[in-house]
Amino acid sequence: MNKGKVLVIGPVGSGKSTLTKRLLGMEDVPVKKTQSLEYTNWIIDSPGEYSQNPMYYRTLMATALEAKVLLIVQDATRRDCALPPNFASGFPLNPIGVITKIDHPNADIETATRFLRTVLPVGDIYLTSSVTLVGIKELKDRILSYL
Ligand SMILES: Nc1nc2c(ncn2[C@@H]2O[C@H](COP(=O)(O)OP(=O)(O)OP(=O)(O)O)[C@@H](O)[C@H]2O)c(=O)[nH]1
Ligand SMILES: [Mg+2]
Repeated sequence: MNKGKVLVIGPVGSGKSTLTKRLLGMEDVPVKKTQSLEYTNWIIDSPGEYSQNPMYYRTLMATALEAKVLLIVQDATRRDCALPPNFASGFPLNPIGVITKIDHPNADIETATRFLRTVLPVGDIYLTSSVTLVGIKELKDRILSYL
C-alpha cells in the first residue's frame, strides 16, 4: 500500500500515535511525544500542536495533498475541542471522526461526539479504545475502503 495516505490530526495527548500503532498492528512499545510529521506505512501522524496552533494549518493543508483520508481525533476525556468549526470541510479528503479513550473512567462519549460534530458536521464517527481495542478493526476496515 502507498505511503502516507491517512493524515491523523487532533490535539496534544489525544491518542493519535497510540491509535496509529493499533491501526498498523505494531507491537506495544510506549509512544513518545510526536515532534514532527511521522510517516509510517500508510499513516501520517501529526504533532498535536499542529491542530492546536493555526500557524500550522497551512502545513496540515499541504500534507493533505498527499493523502486520501483525514482522521480527526477527539479525546473522550476532554471537555473542549481543539479545532475550529467545520475544519474538516477545508480538506480535499475523506474525513472520518474518531473518539479515543472510551475505556477511560472519565470518558464522556456524548460530549465528545458533540465537540467532534462541530469539526465534522457530517460523516462517520468511530468510538475507539487503544487499550481494549474496541472499534479499532471497524475503523481500519473503513479507512482501507477508501485507499
Ligand atoms: N485510557 C486510554 N489511554 C489512552 C488511549 N490512547 C492513548 N492513551 C494515552 O494517552 C496518552 C497520549 O497518547 P499519544 O498517543 O501519545 O497522544 P498523541 O495524540 O499522539 O499526542 P502528541 O504526540 O503529543 O500530539 C498516552 O499516555 C496514552 O497511553 C486509550 O484508548 N485509552
Ligand atoms: Mg503523538
